[in-house]
Amino acid sequence: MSNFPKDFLWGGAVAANQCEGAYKTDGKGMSLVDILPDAHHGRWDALMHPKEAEKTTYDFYPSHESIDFYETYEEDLELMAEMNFKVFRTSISWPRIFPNGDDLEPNEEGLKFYDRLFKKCRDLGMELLVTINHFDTPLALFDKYNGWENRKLVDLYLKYCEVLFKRYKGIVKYWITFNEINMLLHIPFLGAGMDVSGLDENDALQKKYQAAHHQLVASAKAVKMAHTIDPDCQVGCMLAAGEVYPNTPNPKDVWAAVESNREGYFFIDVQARGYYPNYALSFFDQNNIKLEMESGDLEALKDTVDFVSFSYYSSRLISADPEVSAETGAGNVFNNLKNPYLKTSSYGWQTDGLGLRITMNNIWDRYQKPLFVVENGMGEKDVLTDDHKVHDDYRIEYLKENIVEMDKAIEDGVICLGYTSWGCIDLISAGTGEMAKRYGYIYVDRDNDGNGTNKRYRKDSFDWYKQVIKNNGI
Ligand code: P53
Repeated sequence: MSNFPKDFLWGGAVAANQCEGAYKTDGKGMSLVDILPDAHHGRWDALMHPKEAEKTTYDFYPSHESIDFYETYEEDLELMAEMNFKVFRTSISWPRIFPNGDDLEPNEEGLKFYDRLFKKCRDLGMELLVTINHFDTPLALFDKYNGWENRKLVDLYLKYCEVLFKRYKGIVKYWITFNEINMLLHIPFLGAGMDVSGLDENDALQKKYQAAHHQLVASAKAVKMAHTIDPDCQVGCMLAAGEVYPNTPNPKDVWAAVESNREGYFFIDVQARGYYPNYALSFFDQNNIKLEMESGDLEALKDTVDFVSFSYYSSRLISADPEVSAETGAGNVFNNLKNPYLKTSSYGWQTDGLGLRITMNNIWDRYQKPLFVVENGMGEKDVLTDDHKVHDDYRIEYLKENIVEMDKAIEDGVICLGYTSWGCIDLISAGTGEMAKRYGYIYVDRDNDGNGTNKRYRKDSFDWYKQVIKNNGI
């Protein structure tokens, strides 16, 4: 027996910029990620100094072709249907719809692609969970406005939203306004299309929270707009989650964990409760951050989300002691310590299934809104055997551990709409730009340099996940 409700939405997740390729096809404009190289050619440096990166010519841009999902989506979706997917999470590429971000009219050819893609999903019996902005703000808006630093982006985003909500009314049931909204504090280029390099810490913080305010207002207004245009759709926020644990019972470590958890919850507190929490106002005061607001902004924030979605890869670990913190950590972005109780993948990410149960319970207790686990998974180097098999027992083990704990969270009383594991088909890694860091049930024969047949193969985890869905989590 499992505790998953009968209508639990099992499926998988991808993002346009990491799988579609076709970076100039049918009138698409350049997106932020289209100027980035892979990890072996300085991706991290490029993410932190995007203005410099834009002036640099790299040998290879992984997003330009990616896995060519733009061409192969039909057969790819058929494989997902074969695994019994009930839902498919993808994103819409903003620069396919508005190539320069501020065009007067949307690009009809770009919309037609999503018409076809969504129709195919629906024909295969899958619901759609669609992220409106997943790291691919039009590059032109970075050039012109330094992205979300500028208030202008709110109106441009809402214009884009209006096109989507009207066109996909009755077709897309679940919308997510911003992928991992808290990522803008860690990778401002991906999260908010802005460059804050060269600024002192305080100025950078000021700009990041101003951008956050713009996204929070845009998100709340999008919720209201979506409900007006299509009363049957649901709109969610999305957090890069993972409970932060204190390194020791030293209250200083515990307090550091409280503050670190709040750094992410800050966004969801606003999106799910409808106002700025006191600890944030105090933080702004202490750091001399002054948000510019328009009259009506605080009122607009009151339109809260219908569900709270999040990515969960692992828990995190923090210490208040600078000497301990200086030790190398696990994971790439959040700079956390390595937890000695957990297994570590070859990419340094750790497995903590119970951490998912803890995270789900905490988010549920905080908001009392339905949850949606929209990313979870293990990025590993897979080996394709001569007979075209991939024996990814490590991935099955990771997913099993997490799904078992998700089941327990539901038993604890958490309401959860569904689970879409990340990168259900191998795609380009956001952090490293590699093909080699694979999450899929479906193997794609393409390497870090873009070589390979681009053929698809079912991994061992494919058959396993198919059974998990068939048996509703047992
Ligand atoms: P990758 C880290 C870096 C960038 C994006 O990450 C991230 C994270 C992890 O929290 O968030 C999500 O590909 C993101 C996806 C991404 C996935 O994590 O670096 O929403 O776009 O691919 C996995 O291994």
